[in-house]
Amino acid sequence: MTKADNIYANPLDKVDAFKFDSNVADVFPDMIKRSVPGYQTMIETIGQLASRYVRPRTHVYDLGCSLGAASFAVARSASANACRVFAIDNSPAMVERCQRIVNGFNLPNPINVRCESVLDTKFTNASMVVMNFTLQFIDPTERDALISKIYDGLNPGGILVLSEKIRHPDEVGDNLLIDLHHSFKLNNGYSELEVGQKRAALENVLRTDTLSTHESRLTNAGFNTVMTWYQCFNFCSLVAIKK
Ligand code: GEK
Repeated sequence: MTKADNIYANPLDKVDAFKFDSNVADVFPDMIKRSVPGYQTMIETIGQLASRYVRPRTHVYDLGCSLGAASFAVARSASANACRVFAIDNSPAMVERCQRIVNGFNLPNPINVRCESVLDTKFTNASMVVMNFTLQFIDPTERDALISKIYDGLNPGGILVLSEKIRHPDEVGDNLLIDLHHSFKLNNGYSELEVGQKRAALENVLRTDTLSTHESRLTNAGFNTVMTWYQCFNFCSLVAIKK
């Protein structure tokens, strides 16, 4: 049973910058399901992609793993004993809970949970890298170098799955996407107050790029095929394939 997210339900005198602390980790499954359109579809599709692209005796990196949903999808969907999944997050609260969940299962492929910044991760022998809503929390000045490092660590034929909240380049279009997402959250039981306080908390913490910025960054890093396989409002997921 996961706890319901009511972190922003009461008025706060001052809204602090959003942090992935133990309060957030405790309600995370409920929070992400009610906040990100298509989250479950993305996790299932990461499993499908793993069954197609993960190669024997390779590594898979799940960057910003939180409680490990994408790592579990990979570990369960790749052929048995094909890979080692590295589930990486720099939030001690997330890592501690993720390790506890991993300990409770006997999986066909092992998951190694590590507390580190993805900026320090060394990528070797990778057939798949997943960044499911994590690049958006990385300092924008570090993003190009991180994507290039991931490209270099992938084996030929390897893939990066990159899911992100995005910004539309024109203001009218962007406001419409924000408004549609706002309604999605209200329909999922959040109040106007919760939506407003969460938005204030995320300002300067979650910094979005446009879809075309993501595409050019991936292409510039060397990826030969870059495609958006999912978009709903201002949430999207791309697959980038190294030849
Ligand atoms: C999922 N992928 O359920 N290094 C490592 N982790 C980081 C860093 C960093 N520099 N910055 C932020 N994080 C998950 C969901 S949540 C998305 C990912 C969201 C971690 C942070 O601690 C958090 O756990 C995760 O990235 C982002 O498929 O909450 O919108």
